[in-house]
Amino acid sequence: MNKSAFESKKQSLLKKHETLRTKPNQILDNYENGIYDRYVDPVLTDAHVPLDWKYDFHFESNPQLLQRLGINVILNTGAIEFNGKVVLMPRIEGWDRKSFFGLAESDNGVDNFKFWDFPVELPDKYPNETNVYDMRLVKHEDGWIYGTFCSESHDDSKPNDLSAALAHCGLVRTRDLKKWERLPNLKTTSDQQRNCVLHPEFVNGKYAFYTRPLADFASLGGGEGIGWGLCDDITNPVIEKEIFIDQRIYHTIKEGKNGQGPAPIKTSEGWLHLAHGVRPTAAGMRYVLYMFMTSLADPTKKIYEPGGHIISPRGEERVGDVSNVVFSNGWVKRDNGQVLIYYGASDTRINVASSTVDKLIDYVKNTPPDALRSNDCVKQRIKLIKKNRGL
Ligand code: M1P
Repeated sequence: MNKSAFESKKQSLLKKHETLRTKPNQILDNYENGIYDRYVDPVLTDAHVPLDWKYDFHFESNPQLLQRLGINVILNTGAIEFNGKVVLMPRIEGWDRKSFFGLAESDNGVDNFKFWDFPVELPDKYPNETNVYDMRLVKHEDGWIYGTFCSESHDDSKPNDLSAALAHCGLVRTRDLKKWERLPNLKTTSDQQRNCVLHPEFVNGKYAFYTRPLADFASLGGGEGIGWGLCDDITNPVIEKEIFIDQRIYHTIKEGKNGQGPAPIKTSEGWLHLAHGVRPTAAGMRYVLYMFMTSLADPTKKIYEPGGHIISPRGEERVGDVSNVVFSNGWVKRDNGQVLIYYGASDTRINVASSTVDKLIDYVKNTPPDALRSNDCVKQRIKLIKKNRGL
């Protein structure tokens, strides 16, 4: 390629990227459940990542215009409303399998996301930390924005097993999403902690965390469910006692394992929770999203628990690096009551669903709980049909 061909190829790549980035997103019209809308396009894919994060755009050092640092996938995103914009903090995975975080903002939260100039450089506190992912952003009543994420390292107690890993809860805080202070990793009684989330308010004057202790890094069935624990000092975060607030149940969508999604949303009726449930299938693990509500007076007490999933992978969402997965660690409640739910689809792209606080309260309060047995489930359905037919 000569210099002029290089320049015109570069301009064409940039133009295509901008066309993709600014493409309006539409509500999917062949999907209807009354609870939320799905959208036609993912909000972020590997192709949305700025081109100067991938290419060396200098003719002298890259005359064939090759990508130097490719992006494999972009998935599970933290989300927050900041200065009137929706800001996402996704997990971005390079061709080298390592994940890192970036920030992208949009006015409406469904399209036109624009990445901030550089990926996030977290303070490097743990030399063995090999991978970081699944950021949960929460504006705490103490005035800071906190981020909890998975800090993963090799389990050196098993030197011959290169897949043996330890997951801990990393903790950062910021006031402007630009300058990040790294706090010590959360200490609990479990060696494996993923899906830890900070509750937005103090409880009994303490910081409260949702946790997910697990016996093994990636196994099914080795933990009880979504945990909860209090911590006195966020700058030296230790949880001495965990209780379980939402446990696994046989033959449900959370039979294998489950985990808290983003921080819960406070509503007039209670804390609205989004979580993921995993069950084993012949094709591997299936991840879906479900909701429940806890009491404002006692956030450890579940008050509503609709049966089944609210979002499952559909269409092209079903296929990706880890197929049959939807995973959420970010949602945003807007001033007009809209709730934007961001979910990673099959560990490959980020989609959005849009609902409202009122609809989600109605959903959690009035969807029947899982009846747990086929016989009782069919009774639930017959009751509904009879009501509809005036019988
Ligand atoms: O691959 C599916 C998900 O697996 C993990 O989730 P969990 O801790 O519940 O098993 C995470 O690695 C997550 O990022 C990933 O989407």
